Amino acid sequence: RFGERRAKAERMFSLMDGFLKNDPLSLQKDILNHVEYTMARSRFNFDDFEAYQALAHSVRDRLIERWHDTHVYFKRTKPKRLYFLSLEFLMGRSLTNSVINLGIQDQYAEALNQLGFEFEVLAEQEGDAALGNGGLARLSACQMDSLATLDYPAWGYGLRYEYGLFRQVIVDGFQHEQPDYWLNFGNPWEIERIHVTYEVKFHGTVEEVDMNGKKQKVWVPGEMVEAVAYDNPIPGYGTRNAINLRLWAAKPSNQLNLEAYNTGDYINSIVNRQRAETISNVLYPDDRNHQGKELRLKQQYFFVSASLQDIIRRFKDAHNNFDELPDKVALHLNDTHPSLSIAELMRILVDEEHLDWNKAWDIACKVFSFTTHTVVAEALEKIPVDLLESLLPRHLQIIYDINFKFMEELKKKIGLDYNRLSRMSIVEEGAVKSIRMANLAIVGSHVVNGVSKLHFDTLKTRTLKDFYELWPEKFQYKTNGVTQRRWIVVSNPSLCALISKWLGTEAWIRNADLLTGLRDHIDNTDFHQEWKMVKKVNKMRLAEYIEAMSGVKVSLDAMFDVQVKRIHEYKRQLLNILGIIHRYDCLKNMDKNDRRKVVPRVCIIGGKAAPGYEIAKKIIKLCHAVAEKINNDADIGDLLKLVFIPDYNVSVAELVIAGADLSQHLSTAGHEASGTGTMKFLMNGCLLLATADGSTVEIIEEIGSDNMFVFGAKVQEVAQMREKGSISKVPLQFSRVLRMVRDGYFGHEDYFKSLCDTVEIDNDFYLLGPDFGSYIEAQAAADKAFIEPEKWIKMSILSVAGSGRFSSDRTIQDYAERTWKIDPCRCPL
Ligand code: Z57
Repeated sequence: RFGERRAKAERMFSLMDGFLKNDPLSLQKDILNHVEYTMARSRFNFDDFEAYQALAHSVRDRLIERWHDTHVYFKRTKPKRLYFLSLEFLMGRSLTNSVINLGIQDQYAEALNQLGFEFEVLAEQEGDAALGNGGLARLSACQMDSLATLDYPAWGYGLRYEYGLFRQVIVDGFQHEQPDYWLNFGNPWEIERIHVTYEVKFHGTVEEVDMNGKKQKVWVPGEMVEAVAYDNPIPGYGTRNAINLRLWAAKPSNQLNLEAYNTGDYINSIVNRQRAETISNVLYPDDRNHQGKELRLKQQYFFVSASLQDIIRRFKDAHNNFDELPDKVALHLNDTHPSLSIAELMRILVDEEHLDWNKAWDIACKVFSFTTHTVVAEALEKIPVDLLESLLPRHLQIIYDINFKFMEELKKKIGLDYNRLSRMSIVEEGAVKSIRMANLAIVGSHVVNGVSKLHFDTLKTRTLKDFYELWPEKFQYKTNGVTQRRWIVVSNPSLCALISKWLGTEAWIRNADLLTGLRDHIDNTDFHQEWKMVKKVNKMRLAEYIEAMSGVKVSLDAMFDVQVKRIHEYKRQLLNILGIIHRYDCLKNMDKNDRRKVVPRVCIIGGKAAPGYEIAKKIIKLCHAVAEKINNDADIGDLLKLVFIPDYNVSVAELVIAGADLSQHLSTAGHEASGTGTMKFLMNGCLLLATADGSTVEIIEEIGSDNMFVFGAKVQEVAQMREKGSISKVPLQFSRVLRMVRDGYFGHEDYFKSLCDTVEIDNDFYLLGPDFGSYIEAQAAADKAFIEPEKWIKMSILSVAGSGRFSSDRTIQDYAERTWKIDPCRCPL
């Protein structure tokens, strides 16, 4: 029989053409084949969208080749693997990124030209994969790109939401949310794995049975759903490796429902089955706001259970002793959202694999690591015990057992300090008894990570102080990073070409530290000239987009000043808008001569507000109200424009960031864990106007405060200012512009009242008033620098030159070496 199988394999191999060919002619044939056989369109009659889809399928074929080879290679060499667990991934578009990472962009461009299409035009046909909210989710996507590029044997796991983050539609200046049914026209980037399925259980009871004289807990579930795998290949750049992002979709289970059919209510039982699919239906659109909803908990456990079953199955295929688990598997918890994994792994090891509790716990702690993205303790995730008890009764018991043992151990170390014990307990006894997911994640992991140096200091001295003092060796930080492949090579091709030209190499695309080499040309005027042209090209693209979106014509001579990110009070978009009102007010009161010296500005704001976040929604409306006033004031003309870019997402970011001169990052010091927008702008030669918060502190270290515009209270000052009050620090101009809003200068005064109240003296938690003076000064400094183009260009070059440290490659390598203990595993050519 072995001989037979071998003969069969040989015959199949001889039938294969070898690898797909990438010369333009072969690519054309492949694209046309997909038009005809995949899209079932006539090759003589197809539109841009169909052309995009056929193109995408031909790229997909090439991804699959590498992805197969990579997995065969991993399987054969058995390295320790990393599993990156995250409930959110903001992948954006895949086409351009894929062909660039595969190294066949030029060939595709030529192939399409010969067919009468333009690559860039077809790329615009693709919709974003928006399976996440903001920074945390885009970070996961950047990190997947780095894991693939650096050849790490890693898998990502996530949920395949059918509705991604809502689309933001602006009507009359108000945000409306529309469903993002992104799978409408099929998704060529995923591979449906109908045979990779697992049963996920919910509800039911826990029974105790006798197993060979030992008492054993058995969970008898009341509901089952099936998890189906959808695989998304992630190609590395400059390597053959392509790793996998496996997303789970919920389907009705075929088990357990036999009963229903026997009752005769056939139609209702079918309808009920369909309810299973709701689990992976929709992404929760709240950034940093956990509400203890049953469906959300169900999503979390559905994700955790399917992923762990898959991981344990793969481990058992290759190894037969759980002692080896920590040497072969690293499980990373991206925030607390997947931290039920700790209880689930314990359940599997103890209840199903019959390991002794202590042995299982030892294994679990070695396997898990955890990153927290949160700064303030109040924002940490909690799950009401009632909810957990009904949905996952066995897991609640396990969490209680973990906590009991932890509390016993803690008492031995710190004595009967009940205040501290209760602060550190995984179980919170309060009005609503709940589980503190961060405490569970910390207790069950061997490494706890922060996302910037400043964040780490806050964790150690405030948020997680008790835990840090107990286990200082567990705590680390790895400053976030972003991938230069997406944020320069894909989104800013002109800058990419310019950098490669002046560095004389493309090696920086895999090694961003080489960007420092740009400093060698800092005084070269030819270089400056080309640098200026690149920014101009990108500003033209952005200006066209702005006009198409909002009808506002903007001048390319103006400074493009951008703030794009989720709308949050702590990010202080309101400070920006009040600053714009101040600028407008100054212009109105200026005589004609002075106006001639003013630097014209195009202020651009974009971002989504969580649907239930009223104040954030009012900020969006205020932005529109102010824009309407300013943009229609002929007296002001091109000196000041304000545009709100609707539906900010990854692909809009690619356009906006490349075209920005100045970007704003205004969080009150001590509130942004890291911030990654800064890094994207930095890489695109856009100057930063920012507070010394999150990772900005490290950017200042790297490029120097004289190459950016830093303002505002420092983190040490913030606590004091809140305590002592800081009325004396609030400038008159602040009260003046706030009055303008209150008095209805922009209309809607009743609607804006509660928004104005949030920044009134004594109520101004985020310190807009006290920071206003310093903010206006920083803005003036930016204006001053802008009228000296030479100076501005140098600052811009030095920004890019100093951005190498903020590549996610550096972050990932650090995680691999210090946390996950994994080595590269490079698939041979
Ligand atoms: C999220 O996007 C972030 C933190 C959270 O706790 C949640 Br929930 C969502 C962000 C931080 O606010 C940023 O400062 C940080 O750069 C980003 O996560 C990535 O670490």
